[in-house]
Amino acid sequence: MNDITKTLCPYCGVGCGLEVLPPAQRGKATKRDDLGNPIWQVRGDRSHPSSQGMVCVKGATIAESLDKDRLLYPMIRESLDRPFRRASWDEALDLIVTRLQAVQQQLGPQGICMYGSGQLQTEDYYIAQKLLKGFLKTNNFDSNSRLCMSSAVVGYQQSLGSDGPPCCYEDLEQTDFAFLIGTNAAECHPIAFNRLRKYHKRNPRVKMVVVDPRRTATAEAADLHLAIKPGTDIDLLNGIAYLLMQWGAIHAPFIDECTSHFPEFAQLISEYTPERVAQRCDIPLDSLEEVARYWAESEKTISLWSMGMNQSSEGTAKVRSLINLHLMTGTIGKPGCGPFSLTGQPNAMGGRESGGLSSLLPGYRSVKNPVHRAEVEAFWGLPPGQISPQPGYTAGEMVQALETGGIGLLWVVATNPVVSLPDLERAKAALARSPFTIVQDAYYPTETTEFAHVLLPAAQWGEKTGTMTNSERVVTLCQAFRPPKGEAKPDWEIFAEVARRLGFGDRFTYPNSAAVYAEYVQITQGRVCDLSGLSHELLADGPIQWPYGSLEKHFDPQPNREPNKRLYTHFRFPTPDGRARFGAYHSRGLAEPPDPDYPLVLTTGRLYGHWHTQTRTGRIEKIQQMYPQAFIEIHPRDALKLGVVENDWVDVQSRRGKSRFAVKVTKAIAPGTVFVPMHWGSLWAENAEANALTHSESCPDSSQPELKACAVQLSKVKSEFVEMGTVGSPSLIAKH
Ligand SMILES: Nc1nc2c(c(=O)[nH]1)N[C@H]1C(S)=C(S)[C@@H](COP(=O)(O)OP(=O)(O)OC[C@H]3O[C@@H](n4cnc5c(=O)[nH]c(N)nc54)[C@H](O)[C@@H]3O)O[C@H]1N2
Ligand SMILES: Nc1nc2c(c(=O)[nH]1)N[C@H]1C(S)=C(S)[C@@H](COP(=O)(O)OP(=O)(O)OC[C@H]3O[C@@H](n4cnc5c(=O)[nH]c(N)nc54)[C@H](O)[C@@H]3O)O[C@H]1N2
Ligand code: SF4
Ligand SMILES: [Mo]
Repeated sequence: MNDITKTLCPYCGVGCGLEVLPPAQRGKATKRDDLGNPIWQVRGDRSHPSSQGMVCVKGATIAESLDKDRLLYPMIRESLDRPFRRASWDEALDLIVTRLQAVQQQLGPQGICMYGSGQLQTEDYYIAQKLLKGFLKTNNFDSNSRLCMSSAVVGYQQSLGSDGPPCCYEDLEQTDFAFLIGTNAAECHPIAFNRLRKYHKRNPRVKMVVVDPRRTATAEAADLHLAIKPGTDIDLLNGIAYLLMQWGAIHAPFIDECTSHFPEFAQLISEYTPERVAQRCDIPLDSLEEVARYWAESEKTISLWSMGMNQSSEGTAKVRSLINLHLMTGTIGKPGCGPFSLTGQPNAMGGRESGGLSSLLPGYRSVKNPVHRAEVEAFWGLPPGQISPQPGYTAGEMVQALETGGIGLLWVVATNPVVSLPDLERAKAALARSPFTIVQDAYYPTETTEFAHVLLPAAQWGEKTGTMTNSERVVTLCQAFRPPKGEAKPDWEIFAEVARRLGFGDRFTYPNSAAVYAEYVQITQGRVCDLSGLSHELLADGPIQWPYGSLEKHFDPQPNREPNKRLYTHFRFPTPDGRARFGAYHSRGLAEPPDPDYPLVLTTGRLYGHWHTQTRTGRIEKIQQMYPQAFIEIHPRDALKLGVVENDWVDVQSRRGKSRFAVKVTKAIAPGTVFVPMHWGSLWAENAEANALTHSESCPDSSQPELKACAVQLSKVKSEFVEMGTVGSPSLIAKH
């Protein structure tokens, strides 16, 4: 029976394999959503090496969201105060082409800007890079990975010489010690975490430590939870390094032969005495010594991290400080070892590989590097010098450029910035000033469609065939199993059609996405992320991990074979001298520390069931029921001070904005810190936006904003206001 389609879960970067079956199965009643649409059946793919048949609630329910509130055809309006009218593809694309040409004339190439997403497939990403960076001569392509993985990217680049997570999931089942910092993997990377949790349970000698200001589900599973004060990660990491030095628990031959800049680092950490560190991080001295002992005594150490590290005004320094510990102990490039960033989105990895940030070019290349530019120009058949040497706007610079009139055309693809950008009131005001905004999404409405002049309907998961790369560098072919809804088209086809209408026809004519991929993989040849041996045809037989070059001989027909499981197994790094680099950083702490006016630190993050801005999970009944409303976590001590109890409402005020949440009193959060989920935009609750409160201060190296911490004050909402119905209500479905 061949009505099973193999594909990948389109949510998180764990990248679980899925099998999809048609809604109607012989002998069984067809399941339907509440609008009567038949629901495709989804189950885990046991043959997928990353997930081995497992799925979490999001993957299991994905098909229930496919037919609700879809954007079905292009829509246009002259200004934001007018209603949209339906348009043909021809009319919408001609309008875009006319505007692109006008903006090029008036503002030059830098007046054009695209803001994309780690949820695009690699083929989409590649065509967008080719169009913007190659043919439209602007590097203004940034993606929501700026808010997500950019600190990891830059940390890897600076410390190891290239982006690219060096580990694989099997390492989670071969390690002696798992050090999890700034990651709530139990909720956000559940299937990868399950593999670790099971192995940890079976092997009592294996240790697991979680560093997080909250006692998350992840922390519950650990041997030791360090509830550090937000923003003190570098103190902790340097404090561990101090003890390792003191105890002589370092791998001297590795440091001598495979690294550089150790003396500067050794000098810097000499200030991080245990007493000082324990006090700065607000953790017991014993706990600091315990975690340092695990680092000292474990032969195989793996560290996992995500947004608690990256989303920080010192995100790159945090990442590099963590990598330092692996370099000190020689725990990299070996089974069960290494610094392992858990990627957020399903294809943020593919985005990085194909050049999807404003400083990158395809194949882990940099726009600043003249050799890289020349290679890509030659590959795309462009005249030498056509690719700009200037990095384009980052997400934050895009907001600034909108404010100053520097952008004449903004194209938003597969992201919902009117929920996800920091300092939302400022971001909204900037978007409202955009002379011409295209929003290309699968759903309508989203919070961002309110700011669009043109809406383009995108084919989404299951409606287009393309590839995605997960956190462990495994590439999976995501096969279409149903036609696009309405008039929707795959993102890459839309970009290619615009390119053809601009007159770049011969360079943007592809019969299908397999042909796009066949071109793309060639440009990765010889790079760290060498995918040049891959094709849709090969991937149709099963997922394959990179590096997988066309020049190497792939004797073993089995995917996921040993040689490409880990990077740097020969302990040579892609730096000019082949050595990994220590990076010495002092802790600078939070960009906006609490003070008497704003005495609490607000941190923001995710819940197990919801995906980001709810465009899909908000439309799934089971998930809605798991989280009836947005809430704020407060420690009992702070609740007492504020005079609030469970289910009271509080106004949360920062220097930039105000939101309102139901109170959840819990010891899972440290006193002085409060937590709100990021999932409720203005369509899903009246006034529960996390990002109304956050600020846009960013890491100087990665430009990743500090979404994890800002200073706030709380005040109890008097009950008469609540009764008047001014509180948030989770009711988009009711509205539409
Ligand atoms: N269910 C679900 N899963 C998802 C997603 C989703 O929307 N929903 N999104 C995906 C994406 S794109 C991403 S990026 C990942 C994110 O995955 P995670 O990074 O695991 O998720 P977050 O909840 O954003 O943040 C993780 C933790 O950082 C902690 N933290 C805050 N400040 C600090 C600090 O200063 N130091 C340390 N050490 N920790 C701190 C928070 O308390 C929080 O528990 O999840 C992916 N998976
Ligand atoms: N306060 C706070 N803010 C945060 C974070 C945080 O931790 N705290 N995390 C940040 C991080 S790590 C991330 S990754 C971002 C995520 O933030 P966003 O990217 O804004 O969130 P999503 O809801 O995933 O938006 C994806 C959009 O793409 C659409 N879509 C889905 N499939 C397709 C497709 O195939 N094509 C097209 N064209 N559209 C499609 C969906 O309908 C949806 O509107 O949020 C960031 N913002
Ligand atoms: S763990 Fe991530 S990839 Fe796997 S099913 Fe859940 S959301 Fe999808
Ligand atoms: Mo993310």
